[in-house]
Amino acid sequence: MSSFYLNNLTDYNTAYEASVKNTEQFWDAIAKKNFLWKKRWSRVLEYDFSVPKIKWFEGAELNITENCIDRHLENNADKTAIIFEPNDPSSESEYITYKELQGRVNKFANVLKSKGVNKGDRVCIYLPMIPELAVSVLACARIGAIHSVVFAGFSSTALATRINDCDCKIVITSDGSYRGAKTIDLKGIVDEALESCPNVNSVLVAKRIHSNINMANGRDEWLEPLLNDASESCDATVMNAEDPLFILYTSGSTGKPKGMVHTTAGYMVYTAHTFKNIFQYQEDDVYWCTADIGWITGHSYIVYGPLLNGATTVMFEGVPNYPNYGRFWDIVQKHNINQFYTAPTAIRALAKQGDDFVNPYDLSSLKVLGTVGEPINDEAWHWYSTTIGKNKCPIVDTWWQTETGGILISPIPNCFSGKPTYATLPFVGIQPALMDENGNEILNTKAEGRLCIKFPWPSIARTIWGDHKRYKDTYFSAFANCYFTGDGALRDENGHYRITGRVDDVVIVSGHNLGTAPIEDAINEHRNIAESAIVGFPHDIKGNALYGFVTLKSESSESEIEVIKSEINALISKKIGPIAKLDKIQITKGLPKTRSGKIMRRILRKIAHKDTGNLGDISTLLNPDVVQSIIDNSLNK
Ligand code: 7RM
Repeated sequence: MSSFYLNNLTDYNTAYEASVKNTEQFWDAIAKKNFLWKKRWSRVLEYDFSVPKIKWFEGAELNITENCIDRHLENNADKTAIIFEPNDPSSESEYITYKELQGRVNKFANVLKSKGVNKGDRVCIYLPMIPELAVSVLACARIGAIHSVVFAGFSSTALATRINDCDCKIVITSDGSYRGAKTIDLKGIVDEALESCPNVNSVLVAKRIHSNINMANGRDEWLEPLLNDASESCDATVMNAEDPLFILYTSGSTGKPKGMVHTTAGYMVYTAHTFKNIFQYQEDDVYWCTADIGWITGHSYIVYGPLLNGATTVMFEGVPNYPNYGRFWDIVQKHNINQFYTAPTAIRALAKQGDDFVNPYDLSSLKVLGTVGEPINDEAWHWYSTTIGKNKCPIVDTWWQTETGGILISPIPNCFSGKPTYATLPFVGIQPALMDENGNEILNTKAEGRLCIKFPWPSIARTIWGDHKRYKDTYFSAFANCYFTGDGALRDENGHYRITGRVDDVVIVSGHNLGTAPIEDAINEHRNIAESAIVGFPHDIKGNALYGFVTLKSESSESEIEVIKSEINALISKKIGPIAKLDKIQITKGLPKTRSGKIMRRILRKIAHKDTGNLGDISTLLNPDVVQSIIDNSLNK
């Protein structure tokens, strides 16, 4: 564990400089030191962003599961690899050791083989957060099959689109799932999806809620008896460094979802190294990331990153508010969590409930707190730091994307600390740049622009499944020889980055470029505001004006609301300037969100533009009902 640990600012500065000066040599040393290879690479990096073509560790042979599991058995066979915390707090937690994990993964891999799954075949996994999800992901990797995990909150249409796009012939699912006090009929959703997936000929079903489900003859089989009969040993298939490991879909601003393809060796090296350093994971720590494995955060920082480091990683099946809003803190106390990683949306939702749900619990095990997924506003950052971290835990505001595979910009606790709302500095090997409207790099340290990355890192996605042209157009065409992130950022005088949000979140009001995130940030400090989203709408004089959608922490009377509205604009005037005042403020009972908790500003923008005829596909939203109520109460009818 000690090798290549960044322990102080000098470590970071030295490593960063080396990583930029001679990137290949830098990653070569890390890859040599920390992993199990069947064959070494002949070349560290070959790339050309104009094609685009990116290859890391070419010529190397390996299997990532030997690195996640087998190589820990010598010293840590009985160490807990995965703690499964079930939805129902009165059910037993499950502790899966590295040795047991090996047996379960191998059995699962043998079942897949018996179903005719070969190296390179795509396997769709549509499972709730139960151990079978991690096990099936690793089982695919064991035999070189490409896993395509679809978040089990997605609808049958979304599932069918993803199954067909990468032509999966097999689906792994469960009879159902628990979600707080509810159960969800997952198998029913799969059945519906498969009506439009003619190539799927096998469905393996894990038993979770013991519901009475339909099993299609010749197609559907229960997993349990198959696993019971399977052998516990399964040779790891030898993979080339650039063989695909998985596909994960991410929605674009237009068109169908993009199947981002991640490959084996580079992804392994980068997720392992970022996990170890950013979370400062120490032997015997217990780490918990609350994401779902259906998102990239779960792939990289529940499964691969932690297991590559021989860590103990928690998988939580439930939701933050069941049986009540103290559940997260109950789990932190129960398992003595040392590193806790969640999303701003969860932090805001929990902060809104007040500290009474936090105070009964002993959170003294916590050492590092992480956040990911959206810009974290000042208010939420402070609540997290004070109420959860008791002002003694560094916060790692980790900026990255499905496409980047791992964290690119983040504080590193022992090296430099965070600053509210700033993701701070690039990780070693990462070369960010800010671009101006004309496509030129802004060289001043203090600047604001579009965020690009100038040089490849090992875990960058290599293509979009079946559409390399779209990969090129989306990421490598806006700026020459750079990866364009789609995000805007500002850089302070110390070179620290603050991500301001997707660049389409910029509104030009009377000729002033206003990022909506800092305005949201300003008003979220209001004592009665839970969340807000600000978008532009056309205005005769200003060109555009600002429309704020705001949810309150508590019910308020009409007269109170009038006061709040004027306080909102007073706050904005004070923090940003009168130019950023909102023309319209609509109090809503919720904001439309993606399943991973990102506010869907695209929909609010349409509402503000009176363009609600075609809202696009809102079926994958967390809360589609809220959309109609926002439309009904819109101030722009
Ligand atoms: C990991 C993940 C990617 C987009 C990204 C940003 C936003 C993520 C942060 C953030 C500000 C952060 N992958 N984003 N992390 N914005 N600060 N720390 O979320 O593919 O689902 O989303 O999320 O806009 O481009 S993702």
